[in-house]
Amino acid sequence: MGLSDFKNEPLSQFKTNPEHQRKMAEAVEKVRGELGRDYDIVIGGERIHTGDRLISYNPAEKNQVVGTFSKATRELAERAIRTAEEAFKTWSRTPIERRVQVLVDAARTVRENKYYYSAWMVFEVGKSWSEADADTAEAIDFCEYYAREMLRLERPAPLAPVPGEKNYLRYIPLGVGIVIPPWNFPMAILTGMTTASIVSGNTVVLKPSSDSPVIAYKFFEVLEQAGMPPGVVNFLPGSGSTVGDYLVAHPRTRYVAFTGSKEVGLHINELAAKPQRGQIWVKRVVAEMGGKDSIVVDSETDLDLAADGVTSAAFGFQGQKCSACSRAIVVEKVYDAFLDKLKQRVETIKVGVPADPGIDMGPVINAGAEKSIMDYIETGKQEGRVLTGGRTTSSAGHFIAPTVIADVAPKARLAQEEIFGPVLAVIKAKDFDEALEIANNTEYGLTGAVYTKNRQKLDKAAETFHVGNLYLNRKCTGAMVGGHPFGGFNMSGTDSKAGGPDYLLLFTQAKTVAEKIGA
Ligand code: TAP
Repeated sequence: MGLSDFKNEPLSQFKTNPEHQRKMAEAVEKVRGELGRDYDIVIGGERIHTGDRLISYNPAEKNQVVGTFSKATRELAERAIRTAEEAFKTWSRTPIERRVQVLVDAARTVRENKYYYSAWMVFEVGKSWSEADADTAEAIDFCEYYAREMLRLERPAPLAPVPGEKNYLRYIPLGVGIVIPPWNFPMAILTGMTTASIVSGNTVVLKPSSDSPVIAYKFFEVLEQAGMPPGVVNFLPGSGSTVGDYLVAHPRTRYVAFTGSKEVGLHINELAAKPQRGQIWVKRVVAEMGGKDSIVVDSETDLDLAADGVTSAAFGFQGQKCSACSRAIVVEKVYDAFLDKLKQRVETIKVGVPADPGIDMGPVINAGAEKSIMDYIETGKQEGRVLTGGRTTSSAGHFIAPTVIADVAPKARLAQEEIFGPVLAVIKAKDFDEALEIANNTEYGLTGAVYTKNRQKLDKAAETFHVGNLYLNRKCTGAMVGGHPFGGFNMSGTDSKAGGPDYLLLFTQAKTVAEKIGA
């Protein structure tokens, strides 16, 4: 099976291309007309309705129901695992070309309807048009990239010859995987973990985030349309703490692919490590977790470029990205000048309802997030100086003004804990070396960036800034599938790299076969 070389899906240009803008506006209206529908659990292709409801609300209009869902019970979780286990018997032996075709067809469906999927994210998680568009493009990229990766893995490098033997190695699937995505890249991350699982020959129980079940269901439908057999992915919305724990602890669960917070990731890792009665393997956990990402601004740099990068990385999607810049570490010599430029930019950010194309920032995801972020802002008022923002902007949804807290100490809570909202701490460093030391002073290690024109400083940063994704003279968000394999160190996860050449190895195991010639 031949596929062309991988290329990233181009992003839409809503500000400059009227055609893109028109298509997105139409999709927003179409989705508005589909809000409030009811969705089922799907196990083995069968739609199952339960009495208990999970309701997904629009964070920009608190009372607007985006969709309602049947909530899974433990009995249904059990059934989903057994169904996935049954489907594994045939799917694991299905020719790789056929599995790859499902991903390629899924990518085509999403590409042909990309504005539709993006519009769902506008309503369900409050993404601006361009943030939603990038999420959809990344989902397409994951399908196309992992399809090609599986074809590559099918032809591993030859082994060293052993005289008198014919020997080879191949990558075989693991078994039933539990896929647990977050809400913040509700399309891309869910698509990435799910498609990596199934193209490798595994079967899946997909437990979507309770904040973004509709977009999860929409992608599940895409897989069905692409010819995925029943039971290969089972769609199981429900609460993380009840149904999630049950799935993770189950003895027939072979692996867990999780993306979310450090707290939940560590909990899953611990639960999965404990063997259950009847369990015959060590479960694998792929956990991508939180971040406390820094941008270092040196004195020898273009401050306008740095201020643009920090603003965009701190406040894109309301700072709710694991890669978001939540600390700007600025060298003393340019500290005040940088703050002036930063303030100017942040104060032009338009906060509003994301269905409106003119806004830059929408709401934060839910009431719990709003409270937690506002609590951090209160802490920030004690730990630093509010340069701008520091308040909610409307009670119709969960809107918080982009907030910059200056003069924060390197070990303050605001400088150490993941806030996951539109709050940036600015820290002063006496020189570049101290700035790098501060950059490495958290328990996380996900993304980071450095702005300097000095070659030696760039080289030093490349060597010593301990993050999974380091960017030099550009912002620390916006990783591209294939070009920037993504994932972090330390408490940011299990050091995996989504969208990179090592990723599918996490979903497979290598088997060696050696046969005596002429026996
Ligand atoms: P979490 O609250 O951790 O939730 C993530 C997922 O885990 C949800 O589907 C959630 O389900 C589920 N869950 C909760 N408790 C569970 C349990 N006991 N057992 C099994 N599953 C459980 O994170 P979030 O708020 O969705 O996402 C934000 C976090 O994700 C941030 O920390 C961010 O940094 C991180 N993140 C990291 C990355 C990478 S690549 N490192 C990328 C994106 C996001 P419910 O919704 O039903 O609770």
